[in-house]
Amino acid sequence: MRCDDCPAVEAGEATCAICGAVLADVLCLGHAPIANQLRDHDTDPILTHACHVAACSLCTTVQLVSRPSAAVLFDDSYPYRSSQSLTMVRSAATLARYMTQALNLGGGDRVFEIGSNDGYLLRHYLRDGVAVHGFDPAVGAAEDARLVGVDTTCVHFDSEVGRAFEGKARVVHAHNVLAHVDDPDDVVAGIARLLTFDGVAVIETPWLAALLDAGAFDTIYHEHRFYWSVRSLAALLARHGLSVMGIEHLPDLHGGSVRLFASKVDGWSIDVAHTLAGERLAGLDQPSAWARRFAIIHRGQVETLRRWFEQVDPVAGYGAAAKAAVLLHVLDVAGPRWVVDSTPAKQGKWTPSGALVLPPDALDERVPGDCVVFPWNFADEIAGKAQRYVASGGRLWALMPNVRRL
Ligand code: JHZ
Repeated sequence: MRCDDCPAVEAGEATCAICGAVLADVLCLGHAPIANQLRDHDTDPILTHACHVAACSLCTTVQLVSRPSAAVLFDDSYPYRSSQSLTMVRSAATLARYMTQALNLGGGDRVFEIGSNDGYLLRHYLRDGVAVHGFDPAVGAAEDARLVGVDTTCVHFDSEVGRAFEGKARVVHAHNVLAHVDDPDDVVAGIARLLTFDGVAVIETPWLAALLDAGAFDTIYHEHRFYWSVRSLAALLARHGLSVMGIEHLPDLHGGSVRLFASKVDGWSIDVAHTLAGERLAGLDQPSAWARRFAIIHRGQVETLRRWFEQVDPVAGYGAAAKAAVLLHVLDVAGPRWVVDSTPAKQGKWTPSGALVLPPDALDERVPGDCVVFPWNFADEIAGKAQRYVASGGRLWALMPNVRRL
């Protein structure tokens, strides 16, 4: 595949958004659709932009060479709602309880979240009487958050916003944020400003090592500007006086995420050192080595999946996920004509691949056939919800990291 960014990468003229050094080529996914821009009518135009992955030859940060601005991607009509995935909500509830107990949070404390979406995380703190405040640029998601009692400012968070709440946060959550923003340094500077001296930042993000292991090219799209290793993430935090004091691996979230706990107080646990050693062993600090390996895995997966679509020709999809748009674009196959999704903001709209989004009940009302579960990261949860469909003869498939019948 080729895109508008290919010539600059090939000429060594594309530079790192973090440190300005030259970018090394990783993978071109062509001109991909803006994955979460669902259309009101099938005939409305599909917006596309170059989607080219590269790695910095100096700081090793993996990134897209260019993308539409965050303001375009996360606009008023942004339909993604975290609460639609029980796995996410359960993980958030457990974490909120853990943080409340570990830091002995109470009435006088405040917890902030950047990219708080519909309040799926912060609402769990309210039960323990801890005050919360969210920041999210998507108007619809912020409105949903306020409905569950989560005070939310509708804004793209940056260091200036952080200044307005300086030293107020015992905890700052930034989950699936540092992959999404245009200027991660400015956001982390804002997080450092928010934190009290003894406050803790909880950073969650998909882990580059897991993406490479799974060959999950369908998680590469414009919303994800950066693809973090623990090494590049720790370096980013350190630039703003935050050191990593703990790490958790979350294999069930988004195909494999890491959760870092960071604070202004120096501290470096053995678990963090262990993960960094593992990343080095996997060659993550040498982009040229893993980029070649990843390109080979990617080619193999594309061929296998294309054959699967030709043979099975699924009638339906489950989950109007952003990753579905990328998958079908890269495979260059039409995909099913309809998909079910529990998100009200997505229902009745048309995906970039031209599928109509219907509520999940539609699956039981139609003739059973083959249905592809696009968010393979939630395959078990969705298989649990689609039991009637399977019992009536429907076949449910997940395609990543390997094709399997659920
Ligand atoms: P899901 C999003 O990616 C977008 P997507 C974003 N860029 C990001 O970083 C991650 O997630 C965090 C539906 N569903 O989350 C809901 C059901 O209908 O894998 C969603 O539309 N029933 C912010 O969009 C979609 O599937 C269910 O039971 O690729 C899931 O999309 C479940 C579990 C989900 O990611």
